[in-house]
Amino acid sequence: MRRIAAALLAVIMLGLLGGCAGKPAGTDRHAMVVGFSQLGAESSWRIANTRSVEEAAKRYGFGLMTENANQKQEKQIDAIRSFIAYRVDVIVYSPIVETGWDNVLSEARQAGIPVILVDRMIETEDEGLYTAYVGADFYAEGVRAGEYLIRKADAEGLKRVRIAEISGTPDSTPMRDRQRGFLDAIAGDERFEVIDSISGDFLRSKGEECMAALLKKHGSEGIDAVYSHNDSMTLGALDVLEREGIAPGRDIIVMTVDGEKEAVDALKAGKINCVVQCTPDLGDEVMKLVQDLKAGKDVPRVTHPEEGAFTDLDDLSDARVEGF
Ligand code: GYE
Repeated sequence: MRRIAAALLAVIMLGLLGGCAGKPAGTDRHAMVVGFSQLGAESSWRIANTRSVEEAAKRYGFGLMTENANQKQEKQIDAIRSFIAYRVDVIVYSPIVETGWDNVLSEARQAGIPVILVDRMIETEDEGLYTAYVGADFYAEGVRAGEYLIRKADAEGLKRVRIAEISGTPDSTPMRDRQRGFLDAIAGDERFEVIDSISGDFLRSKGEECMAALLKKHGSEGIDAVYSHNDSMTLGALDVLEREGIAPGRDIIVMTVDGEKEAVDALKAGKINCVVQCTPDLGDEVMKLVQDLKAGKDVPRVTHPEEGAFTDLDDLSDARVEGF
């Protein structure tokens, strides 16, 4: 809130001094003002995503008011309300969880401010509460992890694979859909059994705690594979495995999602077996939509970036195998 207050003050001052009220410094008087509510800074992915949105806004010449909610839905709701009060042209936000947005989004609609969801989705009966969604197909990401595991089991002739899942923030889209996609992909194949699933909230420190708890409960002999919903948690889990003298990638199959550099390096070093890609570079696509909305054009309801997976069954010497 303090940053919003400061931004507002700056805008008022600018108006008083220059006679062009209503736009943040550095943008021309006709430029769009976008209010961006980021959900937190829980992972390298998130930090790269914030940068992507900020840099794209600059490239497009839009004023951007960024608020970071530090993982709290109430703070995101407050930020959206302040964007409405400020009468920004477009609200862009990454909903931390799927439910609980109807009231504040109705307020945005009443104020005539379009809302673009970036990265994560919401669950609502009223589809008119947002204009567009730009983000990954998380279900497809989960399927990719499951399909990899099937290939791996085939390649190594594995008869039984006991899987421990370290999941992301409960009620968030990537958590829900990465789980669903993965389960659907391995469903009906009797080699696979998910023996446990615990939430690490997409945080490295919690990934570490989860891995320690899983080892305590099942022992290293009781876990054949770990499926972790993001790289930050995976990297925390790797620390624990190595500390315990277990070789990740060899003693236990490790599958992760995102594709940050540290994870891709761990894949190349044989400590991770599969990195499902999820790009944080969504800023340009979002700002393109903002521009099209400004021009009165129709915008696509859903935009998914193209993504794939890097695995130990593929050629990792390819120069395109790199992280962010
Ligand atoms: O995978 C994770 C981040 O919503 C896609 O959130 C995003 C996820 C990403 O914290 O690292």
